[in-house]
Amino acid sequence: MAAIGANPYARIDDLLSNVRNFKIIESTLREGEQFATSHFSTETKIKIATMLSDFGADYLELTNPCSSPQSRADLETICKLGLKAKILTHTRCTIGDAKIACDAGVDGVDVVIGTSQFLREHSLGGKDMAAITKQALEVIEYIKGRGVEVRFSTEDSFRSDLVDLLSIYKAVSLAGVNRVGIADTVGCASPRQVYDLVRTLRSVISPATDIEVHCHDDTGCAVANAFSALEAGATHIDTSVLGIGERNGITPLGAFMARMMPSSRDFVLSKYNLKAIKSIEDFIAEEVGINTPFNNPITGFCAFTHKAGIHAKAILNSPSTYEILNPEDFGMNRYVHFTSRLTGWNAIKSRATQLGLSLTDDQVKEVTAKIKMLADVRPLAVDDTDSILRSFHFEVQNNKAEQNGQSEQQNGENGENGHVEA
Ligand code: HCA
Ligand code: CU
Repeated sequence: MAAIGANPYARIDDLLSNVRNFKIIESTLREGEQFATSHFSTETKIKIATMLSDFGADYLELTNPCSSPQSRADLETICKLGLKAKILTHTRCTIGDAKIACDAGVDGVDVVIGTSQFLREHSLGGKDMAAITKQALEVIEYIKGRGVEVRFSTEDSFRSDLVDLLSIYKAVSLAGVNRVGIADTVGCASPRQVYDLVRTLRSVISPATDIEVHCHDDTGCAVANAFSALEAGATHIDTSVLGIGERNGITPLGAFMARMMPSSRDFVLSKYNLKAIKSIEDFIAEEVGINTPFNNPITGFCAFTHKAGIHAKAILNSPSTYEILNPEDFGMNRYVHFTSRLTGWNAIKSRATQLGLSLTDDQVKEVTAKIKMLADVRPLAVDDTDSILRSFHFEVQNNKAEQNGQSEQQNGENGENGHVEA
């Protein structure tokens, strides 16, 4: 039988694909700080950084130290923690920012500059591509000289001119940048567009240059876009916990892990501690004052709940019938919903067993009919169904006892009490 998560349509011969070999750049402490309600204290940042490093995030990206004195102090503190994850900071494309970043003790600097016409006109005072490229090369040379990793990213990549983009990426790749970054800053890209751009870029820059992708979720494509990027040869994916970031944020770490599990289960399990996702998400949700969305992959309250009778029956027989993800891999529990008009007798039977009530299949079918009749009238809570089950079981037991009593009486009268006398 096919293993859980096996996808018969998956291509196994794609040489470009890094779906089974990627790194996570966790940006809750940078992009996530840009979320509407984020305000992390030093202590909270330490806790987040530690949790994410223990989870297995390869890199943590922190806010530009030039943003505020506290941002700079916090970056220095986190660099000194000695975490397993490498520490990056995000900077504008200037020597001034790069110097302060390197002085903080980071493992790498993520440099970004706008390349779309919108940003060049409205944010960079009308700079042309030649000036931007010159500036990028100077900053990269400086950072490389400081002996740390350097990434160069073009803000609003998908609304930048393709020739401009490829030219600047090629120039920085030749200059020895460790990674180039594609940023879908406004969340406008589709998975197909991401695939095409990454694939083209892969063929233009040196094979030694890694490709990072940063996907905003304005149109709900952030996870799909990240996946597409990996299929086309990207090596690093930016995430944040629950996706928090500017507007509605970027690729959420947990949802991204859910996407990667069916495609690269062994790789994911060998690198990341999936059982930590729930507590990390709960911590961030509490910190920024939001709820985990009901439909969140893995941790949404009904992510592993099965309701319709047909689903429940199959799930009870073999969970992979309706589950591509195994809740146990994430330390979560499966729940078979048994309190609705859609329920079937298999779910009721399993609930009766959980409650320690022994009933024959015919009896379970009889009580299921009663439950369905009531559920047609009003929604049922777990307690309602449990008490119907308990009182039905009580009745069945009473009837049995009564029948036994009567037959014992009869047997007594006949001189046959069913016991073998010694
Ligand atoms: C922003 C910047 C950024 C940078 C992404 C990157 C974006 O607009 O706040 O460094 O690759 O989305 O463009 O987050
Ligand atoms: Cu962003």
